[in-house]
Amino acid sequence: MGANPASDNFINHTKMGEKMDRDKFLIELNGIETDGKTVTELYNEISALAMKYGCADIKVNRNERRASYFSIEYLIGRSFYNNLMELGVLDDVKAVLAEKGVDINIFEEIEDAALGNGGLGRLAACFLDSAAGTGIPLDGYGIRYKYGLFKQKIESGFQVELPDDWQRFGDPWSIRRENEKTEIKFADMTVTAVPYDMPVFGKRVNTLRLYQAEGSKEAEKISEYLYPADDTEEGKLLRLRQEYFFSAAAINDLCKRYVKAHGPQFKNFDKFNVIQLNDTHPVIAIAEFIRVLTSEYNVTFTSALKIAKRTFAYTNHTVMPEALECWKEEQMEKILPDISDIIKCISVIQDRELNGMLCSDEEIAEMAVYKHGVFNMANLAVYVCKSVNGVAKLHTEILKSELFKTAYEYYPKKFNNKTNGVTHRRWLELCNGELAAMLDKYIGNGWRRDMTEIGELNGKTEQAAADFQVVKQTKKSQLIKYINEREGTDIADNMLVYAQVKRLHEYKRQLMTAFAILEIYNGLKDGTIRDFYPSVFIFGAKSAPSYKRAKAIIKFINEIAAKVNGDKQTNKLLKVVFVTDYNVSYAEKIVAGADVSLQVSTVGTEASGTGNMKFMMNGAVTCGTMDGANIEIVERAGEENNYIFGARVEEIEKLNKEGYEPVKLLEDPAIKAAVNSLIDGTFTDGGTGGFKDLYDSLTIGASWHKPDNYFVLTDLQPYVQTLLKINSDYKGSNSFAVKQLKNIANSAYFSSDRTIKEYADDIWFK
Ligand code: 26V
Repeated sequence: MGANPASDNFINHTKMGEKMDRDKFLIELNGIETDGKTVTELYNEISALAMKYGCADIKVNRNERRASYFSIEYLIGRSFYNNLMELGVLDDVKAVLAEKGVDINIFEEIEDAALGNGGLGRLAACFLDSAAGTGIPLDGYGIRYKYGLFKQKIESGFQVELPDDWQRFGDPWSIRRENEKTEIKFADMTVTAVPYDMPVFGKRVNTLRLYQAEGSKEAEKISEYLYPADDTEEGKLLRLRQEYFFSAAAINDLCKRYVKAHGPQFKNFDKFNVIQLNDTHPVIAIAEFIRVLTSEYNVTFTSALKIAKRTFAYTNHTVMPEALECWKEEQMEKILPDISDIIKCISVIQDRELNGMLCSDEEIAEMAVYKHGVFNMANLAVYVCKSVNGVAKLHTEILKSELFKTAYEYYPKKFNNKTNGVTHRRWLELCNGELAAMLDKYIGNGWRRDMTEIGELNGKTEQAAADFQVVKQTKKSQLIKYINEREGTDIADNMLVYAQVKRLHEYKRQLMTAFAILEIYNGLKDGTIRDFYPSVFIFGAKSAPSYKRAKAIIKFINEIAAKVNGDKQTNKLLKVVFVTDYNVSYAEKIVAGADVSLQVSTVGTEASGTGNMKFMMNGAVTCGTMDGANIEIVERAGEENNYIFGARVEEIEKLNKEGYEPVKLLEDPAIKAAVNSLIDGTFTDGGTGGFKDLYDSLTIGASWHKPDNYFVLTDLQPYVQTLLKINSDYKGSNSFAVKQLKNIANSAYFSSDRTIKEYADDIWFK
């Protein structure tokens, strides 16, 4: 490790490119001997050098008000290129290495830090980038998992999971803070939390502090795996330990820093600190904060709760009931008895407060932080936090009208919306240098710092259409080449590219896309679909290891891919590929090369989506439902420049009310042929019963769900028609390129620079 900056956060630093350090950095870089070194060695050496210069000149300002982001996931991806870009030296490093005969792309073999599952963790990473990039003091806290999100292999069409040992390449971007360790106490063990700090470079340098659990073998398990299987009691308790572990370590850190700077009078804590809880996992931090204040600093319970109410803010990221954190009293008692007592005390105070507000018993029950031996962590967050936000307009409306309806009636001012965003630096500038250069040509390079400038492209879309087609073709060729090499496919690089890449979940309806492809395939075979522009469907997804139905969907897609790709009659027109081990680095290539972004969740289920925004920035049109942030995407880029289909909220509500009978839809022969392929022997699930289970889930219902709980069959025909409409609009035409450019031109709103500014202005620093 080359760098050893001050043992505190990396704050108050200006962009390296603006300082003299850059020259010194380049001189040292020039001196690096490359001959005979492995990629890993070079990677570590160059990264250490960037750390040394990037983290220099750190001044700590203890009087500054800071926001802390608590998140159990950070889906960072690759740091190397991004950090060099943020430091303003990526092109220099590329040139210096090229002179030495080293292609900078060799570092692509260094694996991603995948300390997250999907959108929630990636959002956390985008927010850190945007805060540093725009000069907002925001530090992240989380867990330094030994193994990140599993690596996916596909064997005979089935997902197989392998451990993701991301640290085997070294971890040059982290600094272990040996002298800032802290002890975390559970009833049955004490665990040492060791902080590892990662700088987040930008206009200023912020810190992502990830804790590693050390001590006994049992203790170390806490930071071993991201998302331990929670289908056993042991797994559930481990998850609770993880939540408490990092929340408690972070609270401890913030309290210590506060006391050091301001003394043990906590009444001003919230003047210097605001804590944003990323979903329900870290909500336990509220109880820990009260525990620390009352037991270690003699603050009364009432005062501690009051301070907590001024300090914490909560973001909800899903309305799926199964994903909302609830803990049984026995579980909490067993490992965290003090926390259990504290939440019960909060519950007594809440009860008193709500009775005083003349709430009915039902209303009190709905909002209760503790009821019938269960702690409801979302309710705890809503009760204590000063701000509660959803992540897209529709999602926030659903929070207000359904999930937290009663709380909204009593505490309307807490509720607000913060539509998600993505960092345009990684998701445009870095992943699509060709498009970035094209934009510079048409509108200047100001958009790189201030994304609102991209709006200037609106007046130039006709003019830029031909250039854009060249850029898109370049990115598509790169993508297809990469896929063919990695997946062993032979896809032509001039096909229309439709892509659905995201976690695998029934509500996201990858199954509906699979059926739609089958219908198109059948139509091409029997001649009912003619003049079809050659197209490829790209899927990328990981399924939770214990989520059987999601795994069956992966197998089904792979069965379809094998059949369609192997059919000589149609395979010049239609190809399907399921890319293995989809991750951030794969996403960077796919969003740049795709023409059509498939965002087809059942309305009301996808809180926001962020992949939709990445595609938009790279000029893919959205083919999607009026769900999550899709609504806001088309509101800005125009419905005429995107492809919206499917049942709207009111229609779904109506079907739910009047009774939905999906079996009736099977009377349509096209739907029937597609759906029956699950059970008529067209495909094999290798005797697992997975396909029959999928079929049953659509026709008779499975688990606790109604038949076709996600309305796949309702939306299937409109979906197929929309895919075909896109196909006929495309045909290599200028007007399609103009639609794509309109999406880019109107994507400023979806930069997380905008989102983070809203958090800062409305919640953190107002
Ligand atoms: C997790 C699980 C796990 C158990 C099975 C059911 C289920 C359903 C949903 C989830 C998601 C948990 C939270 C999450 O990742 N939300 C995602 O957050 C993104 C960032 O705000 C947002 O764009 C996605 O729409 C949302 O799904």
